Amino acid sequence: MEMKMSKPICVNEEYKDAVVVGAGFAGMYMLYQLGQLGMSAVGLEAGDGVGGVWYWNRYPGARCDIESMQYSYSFSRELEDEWDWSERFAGQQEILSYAQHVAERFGLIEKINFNARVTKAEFDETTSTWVVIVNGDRAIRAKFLLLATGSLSASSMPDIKGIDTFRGQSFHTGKWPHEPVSFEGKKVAIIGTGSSAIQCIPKIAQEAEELLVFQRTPNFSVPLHNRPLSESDYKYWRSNYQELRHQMRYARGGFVVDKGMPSALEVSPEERDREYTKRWNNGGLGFTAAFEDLLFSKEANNTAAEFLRRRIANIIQDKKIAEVLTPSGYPVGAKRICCDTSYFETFNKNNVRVIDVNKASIKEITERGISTSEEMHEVDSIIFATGYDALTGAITRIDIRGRGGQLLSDKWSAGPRTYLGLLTANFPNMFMITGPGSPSVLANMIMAIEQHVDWIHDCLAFMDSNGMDEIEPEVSAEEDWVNHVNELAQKSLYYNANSWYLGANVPGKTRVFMPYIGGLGNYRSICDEISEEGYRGFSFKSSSTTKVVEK
Ligand code: N01
Repeated sequence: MEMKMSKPICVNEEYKDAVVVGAGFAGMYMLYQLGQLGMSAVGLEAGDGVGGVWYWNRYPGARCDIESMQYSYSFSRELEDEWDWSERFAGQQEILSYAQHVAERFGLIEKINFNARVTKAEFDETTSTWVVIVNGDRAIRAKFLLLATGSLSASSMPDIKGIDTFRGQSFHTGKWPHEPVSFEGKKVAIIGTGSSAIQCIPKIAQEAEELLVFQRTPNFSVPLHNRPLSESDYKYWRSNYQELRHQMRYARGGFVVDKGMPSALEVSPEERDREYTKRWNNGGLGFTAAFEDLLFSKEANNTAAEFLRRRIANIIQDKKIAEVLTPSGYPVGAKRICCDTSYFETFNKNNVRVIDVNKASIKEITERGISTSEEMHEVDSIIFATGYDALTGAITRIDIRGRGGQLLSDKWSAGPRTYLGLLTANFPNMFMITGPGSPSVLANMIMAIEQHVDWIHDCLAFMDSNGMDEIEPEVSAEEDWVNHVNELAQKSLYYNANSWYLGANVPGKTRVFMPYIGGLGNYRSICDEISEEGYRGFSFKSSSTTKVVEK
């Protein structure tokens, strides 16, 4: 279908029907779908290649914890058939190669400008268009602004005195160098023990002379049990793919997992233990699906926590080290559970030491290392595995201004406000892909991305065929959705931990639970109902009421 979009606004500006910010999995699929609509679109990507998080996160051990047959696009049967994943859980390099393959296969590369960071975007009410500024000086005007900026892409550095004075090598896991980094014979410090750290610690410990792990909060982690995919795996997946994809689309987490029992408290301790052991042995995120009440009942959650604590005690030989690494005081899953390959085992090595920063607090980073209240640690390298300004950071770090010049970061100062995580009132035609208020990080991201992009595709087609120039949420619909997202989260245990889901890792960020916990399948049905009911809760403006200046 060829879409009839507005013409260029003035001679000196580039004009496109749509600008897509980010060329990760969301940006690439959005560009593909805009192409299907016959719209002119440009992708703007700060990096010099596609892949998003998989472009930036090149740290040792970086790997997906959703199975590769599930963490892959489902929109093209041919793509599914021609791409062979080598492992059950794919590593960063293989996922990046897949992203590059998709970009080339579907002709997306030529639509993307690389090394193009969007610094500002302002809505021009007189023409119903967005003026997007790239690298501070290039302007592109577009009718639609599509933010495919990623949920975990705005890296967060700790506020530690002297951080810039360190003379050795320093890295953030989310901005890892493209050239190989060797830690051979080096004394290395790593700050943080989240998913990124838990993946790279075992790898770095194999190389470094000494590895010091600075831990603020111990994490629950289950083994990944990665392995090569076999012929029989392929046979199973390929002969059932359509049905399995359907299940993924309607699953709570966007991936197929053995269905859990209703309550951990309704089975005997032996049966519970069997279930946890089965899931522990199977590996990956299926552990938290063992019982449906794990994230809603403290008592039920305690059973899972106790199981995991026993496992840590069994793995780590030194009781004192085990104690430091054992999580307590918050529920399993309230901070995102980690999946590891020999993480706890690594602390049995002589060259690895954990430092509890609650006891030996970090005072300062100096030219030579990290100084705590207990001692000075001279190191060659410091790795900041300190995470992200999640869900909102990549959006609010852009100077985005809607109607009347309103700043998006001002509107969201007390937490993000969106309708369905897709649009926000007063910022017409600005779609967010997996934005705050949608399931996003609580689901298999690729399934969540496809659902959002497909919905946006249908919405743009609807607007075109009805002569609509603008879409934005009604304030009351947005208010109701924000309340609904909060009410659901408050019924869960998610508020019982200081997690990035709540923005608690970023000093000064309002503590509010940002993703939608109702599950991807339910969320999909809600979005479909809303569009079937004529886009309930959205207001549209037609061409007759907006001015477009002809070139
Ligand atoms: O970041 P994090 P991440 N002093 O925020 C600590 C996804 N992901 O990059 O917990 C000392 O989880 C902080 O401590 P605390 C996945 O969704 C997926 O590891 O805030 N420590 C924490 O230990 C994941 O959840 C995969 O007390 C400080 C760590 O730094 C998300 O990305 C792999 C500190 C940050 O952990 C983010 O993971 C990797 C300070 N000042 C990532 N500031 C897979 O698919 C922060 N910390 C497997």
